[in-house]
Amino acid sequence: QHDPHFVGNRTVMVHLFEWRWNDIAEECERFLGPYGYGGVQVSPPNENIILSGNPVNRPWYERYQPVSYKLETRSGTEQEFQSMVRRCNSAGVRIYVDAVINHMTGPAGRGVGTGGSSYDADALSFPGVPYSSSDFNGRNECPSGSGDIESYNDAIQVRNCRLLGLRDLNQGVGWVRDKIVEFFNKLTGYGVAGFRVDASKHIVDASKHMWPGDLKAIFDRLNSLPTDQGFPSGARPFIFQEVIDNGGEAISSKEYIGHGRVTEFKASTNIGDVIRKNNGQQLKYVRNWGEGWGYIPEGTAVVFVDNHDNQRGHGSGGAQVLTFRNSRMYKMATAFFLAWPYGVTRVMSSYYWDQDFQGGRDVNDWIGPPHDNNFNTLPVTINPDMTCGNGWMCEHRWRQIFNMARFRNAVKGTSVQGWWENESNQIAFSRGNRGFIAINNDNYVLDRTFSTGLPGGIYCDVISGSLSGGTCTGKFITVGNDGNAQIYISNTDEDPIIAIHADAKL
Ligand code: ARE
Ligand code: CA
Repeated sequence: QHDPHFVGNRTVMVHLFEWRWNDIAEECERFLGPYGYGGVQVSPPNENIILSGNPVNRPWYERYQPVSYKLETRSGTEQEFQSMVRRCNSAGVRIYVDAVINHMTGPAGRGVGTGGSSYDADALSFPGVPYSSSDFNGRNECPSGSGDIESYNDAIQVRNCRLLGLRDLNQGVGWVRDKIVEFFNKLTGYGVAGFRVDASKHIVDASKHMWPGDLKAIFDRLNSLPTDQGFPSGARPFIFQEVIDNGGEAISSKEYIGHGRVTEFKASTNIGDVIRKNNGQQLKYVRNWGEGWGYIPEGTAVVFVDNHDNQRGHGSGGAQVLTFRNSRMYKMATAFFLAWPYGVTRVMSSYYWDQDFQGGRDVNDWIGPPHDNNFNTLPVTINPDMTCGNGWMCEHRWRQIFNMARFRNAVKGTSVQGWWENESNQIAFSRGNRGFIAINNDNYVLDRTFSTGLPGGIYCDVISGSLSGGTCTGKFITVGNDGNAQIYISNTDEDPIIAIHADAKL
């Protein structure tokens, strides 16, 4: 369950955080399909709590507090969801669901969710599923005094106590497993290709049991993907698990890589430090990026420059994390991730919010997606220059980023060759005979002849422009018949990167 089932040579997924299903369907057809993206991680599609208050009103994170598995949220209805999956698959783009199965709501009393189901969080009653108190971890399972996770050094607490007070499901109970399997199988029946499993390290109970754990027991029972939506016969759902492992805790991501991929969070914080040159970091050190940096094995990782949590100070990672707000450095980091063969790469696609730092913390970190006065999520509008309006950042539509996704497709299956570094922050390398990239993060010019490994000819630099109508809209790079090219990158360029590949050759 490590294969994302990308169509053809596609290699990159995008997280369309908080987008509406109808907008995602449109985006698959008008942009993601034609521009070579392979898949979309969508926000949790199941019914969630409605958090209204002052000032925290309809925060994004209410979607991480399930009320039932009914497909009814601010992103749209079940019918809209189903139609999105079909349209995206037809466009060659896979859909991955963010699955919140560790818990239900926080300590919220009684209420009604986005799909009209009632709940009583104090009584542990969620009739929309239904779940009742015997489906949750309690005093017998959770050893902490408060019932919440008090120490990440205690594996049993992490798995059997409440994360942030969220009502903790017991995945060892047959009924809970049945309901989760039913939820997952319904989604794959619609053509969903896989799942991001939220808070995975809070689920597997490997310490208490000798068998591989509750998660595997659930994943093993999932149906294969439907052949009528273009999946090969017998294809298993793709699984990638959110496990934050920065070392030094009781639970390691290695425990999870057997039954699916795992998010390698260290890559996110490390690339932020490298590009910002924090703590003596230099770009040349990425020469052995991946396992050489202590990461999980190449075929088991999902990597990203930022995610929906750490771009706003939640989860793991601090001020070093690069986001759309640091656009120049962000594009450098993304270009490197997409050029380097480590893991399945995920591009973040955000919405804008005003930050307000008080005492070092953004007190606006809760702000939900762009919305109207009734808190209906606004549609994604498209500007003439291909960027997005209505507050949607659409990093995946930045030329430097979508062109590097195409670079990754073009060099798929090749290895890093011809590594070059100066003494600090300039690097260059080839991907077989298919692509070449150079990055200058020093404060002086890079001007040098490189052996690119590519066949002779004229290539379009896909950072400063694109191949369009038989010509380059940006820089032209000439590769001689000996494979050599003269590369000049000023340190003051808007994007101090040059990237060429076989699919953007005149
Ligand atoms: C909200 C409020 C809380 C309140 C709670 C219940 O903010 O104050 O107690 O509701 O009422 C998201 C938000 C949370 C939000 C939650 C539910 O980020 O703020 O809580 O939704 O609405 C740990 C987990 C990791 C988790 C991060 C955030 O291990 O799985 O914390 N990430 C996922 C999602 C989040 C989501 C949840 C899980 C919950 O990506 O978006 O929360 O579904 C060390 C440890 C990590 C730990 C990290 C931070 O690095 O190694 O394991 O991550 O610290 O604590
Ligand atoms: Ca748990």
